[in-house]
Amino acid sequence: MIELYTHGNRLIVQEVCNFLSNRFKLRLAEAGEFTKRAFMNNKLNLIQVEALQDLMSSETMEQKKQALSSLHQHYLIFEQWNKNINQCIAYLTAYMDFGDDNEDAQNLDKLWNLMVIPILQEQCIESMQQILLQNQQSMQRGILIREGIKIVLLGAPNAGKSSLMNRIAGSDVSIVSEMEGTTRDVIEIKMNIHGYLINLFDTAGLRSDPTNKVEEEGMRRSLKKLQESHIVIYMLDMQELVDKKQDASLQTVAEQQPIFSQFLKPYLKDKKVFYVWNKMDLLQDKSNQKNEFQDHLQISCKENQGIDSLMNTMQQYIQHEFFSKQPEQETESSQVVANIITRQRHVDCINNCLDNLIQAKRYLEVGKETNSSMPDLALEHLRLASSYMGLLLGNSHNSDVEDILGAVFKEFCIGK
Ligand SMILES: Nc1nc2c(ncn2[C@@H]2O[C@H](COP(=O)(O)OP(=O)(O)OP(=O)(O)O)[C@@H](O)[C@H]2O)c(=O)[nH]1
Ligand SMILES: [Mg+2]
Repeated sequence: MIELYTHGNRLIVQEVCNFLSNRFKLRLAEAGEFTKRAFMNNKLNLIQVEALQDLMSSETMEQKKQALSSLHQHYLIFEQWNKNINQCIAYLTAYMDFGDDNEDAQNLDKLWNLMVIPILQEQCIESMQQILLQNQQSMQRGILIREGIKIVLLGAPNAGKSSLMNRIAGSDVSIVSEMEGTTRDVIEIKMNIHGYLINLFDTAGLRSDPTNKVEEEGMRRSLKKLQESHIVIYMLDMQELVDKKQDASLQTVAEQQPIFSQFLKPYLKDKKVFYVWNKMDLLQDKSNQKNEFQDHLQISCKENQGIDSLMNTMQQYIQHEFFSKQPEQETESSQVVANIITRQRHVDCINNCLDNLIQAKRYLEVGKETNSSMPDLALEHLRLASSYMGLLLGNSHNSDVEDILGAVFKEFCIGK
């Protein structure tokens, strides 16, 4: 191995590369080429390659921790399942290769009953079912850690969505103006709140009568983002309260807004909505200012009031709702397996594999009682189960694995 140290000047680096390429026929590595070679030479499996990709793109401590666990530890469970299935295939193949009246066949018969079915049941089916169950919640957690929580700012034009976005970002990422319908595109910032990745979206203001096609398209994008998000910050202008009766609750006034019933209400069932009343500085009559209560927060973007309290409320909600709930009956050993499954692809492969293992076991049990030829079918299902494990670990050389590899390595950079 040779290491060359050159001056950082691009021309000099280019000259050195040209010389090496002309003289020794060397070339620059492609994106992810070193990892790809490690994968091709069985030094890494697909789960580890995905984990490496996650590690390199991690932006928060939680993402880094999760990626390192997958890289060094969690993949072992998948490999163990794979070994167990292949062991069952080997036993069954041997069983079928010997005749029924052979003494060896009798021994293999015992093997089948004492080994194959217990391995299938305890070390494959039950183990997979347990991990899928435990991961139902932790996978959701895993995906959220990897992809981040999505929070969308929604409300009527001029409610102050972009002003809040800029306050939170600490810079002028969105244009603010007194003109209604200023924001048209969705604007995104990423934040790190206590180790968790948060994606915050500023959107076009919603109203029943958009003035032109561009505003209409902006509103369509706002609603699309609403559907994709986990949390909604519904911004309202405190001046709304001025004309209302003193005793009208914040909730009532919010719900009387035409955009509430038209756009927001259909989504309230499966989304958490925080009602944020902006422009509290404008209220001359402070008696109109209501006491804060759950989900209704009062702020002033202009005077930077209440924004810290809003951020604390968000952080507490996110921590409590998404990350502190443990799966039911979580034991010490199941803690170890938390977040094993971080991609929908993993769930699909395991579920398909599991279906085939259950079928295989059924055929073995039927075959055992009736002495029929069911082991053939069991073997077929075991081979299918094994192919799903191959897809999961990237062992099989089918086009699906190639597609996954292509997508993963595209994200890698040169020299990794
Ligand atoms: N007095 C006062 N004015 C505010 C406050 N927050 C925003 N504004 C003003 O309200 C107007 C609209 O603010 P934006 O942040 O552009 O509102 P928006 O909701 O993004 O509006 P669209 O992009 O049109 O949907 C601007 O003139 C802001 O200066 C506030 O807390 N107090
Ligand atoms: Mg705006």
